[in-house]
Amino acid sequence: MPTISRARPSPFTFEASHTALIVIDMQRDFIEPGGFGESLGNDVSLLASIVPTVARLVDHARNEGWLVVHTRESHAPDLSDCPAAKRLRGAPQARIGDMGPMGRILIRGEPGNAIVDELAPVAGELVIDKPGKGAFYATRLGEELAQRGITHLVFAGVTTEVCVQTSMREANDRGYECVLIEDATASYIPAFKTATIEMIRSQGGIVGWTATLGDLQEA
Ligand code: TIU
Repeated sequence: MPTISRARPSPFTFEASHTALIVIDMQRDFIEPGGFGESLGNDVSLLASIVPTVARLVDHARNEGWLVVHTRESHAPDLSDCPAAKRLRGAPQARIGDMGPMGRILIRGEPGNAIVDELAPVAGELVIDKPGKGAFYATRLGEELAQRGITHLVFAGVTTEVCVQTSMREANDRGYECVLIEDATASYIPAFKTATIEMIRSQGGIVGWTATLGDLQEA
């Protein structure tokens, strides 16, 4: 079985047939100007910079025969799955459901809600629409992974401290062995990315492991 010997806090061993890559929310809404991320006041260019690394990670997963899962943070057009607490939070330039340059913000099926072209899912890969920050909340992800006997999850995507960390914590509580690929995740706030990586692998891997794409490719 492959082992990421440089993973921290300790080597991470997994088996391809029981492993899934979970690519969190690599959507135009977060990565391109005019979407949800920018509406919250963020500089989205920090997120765009990881797209080539995530693409190499997705290629690696496809070549190794792992299940590939893509998530999209999204809401129904009638907003029935968007609590007021989420839609009315803060003072964004545009709220979830408002019209923006890429269509309605964070709404399923709108151009801005799509995964960026460079990382488009291919046939046989799972696409999970999620109304929350966590990928397991109000989705079929848990059942899909259980049906396939998946035990190990490799995480990438955006943003590190919001949807990636929430999903990784949900997965950890459900008994999955999880590793976060450090250079395939990004935050609008670089210090939060650094802090998240540190907290995930602290206390003997309280949430899971971390490793770089290079460390994984060595395994
Ligand atoms: N996908 C995800 O992380 N959703 C967010 O809203 N992230 C922010 O950092 N705002």
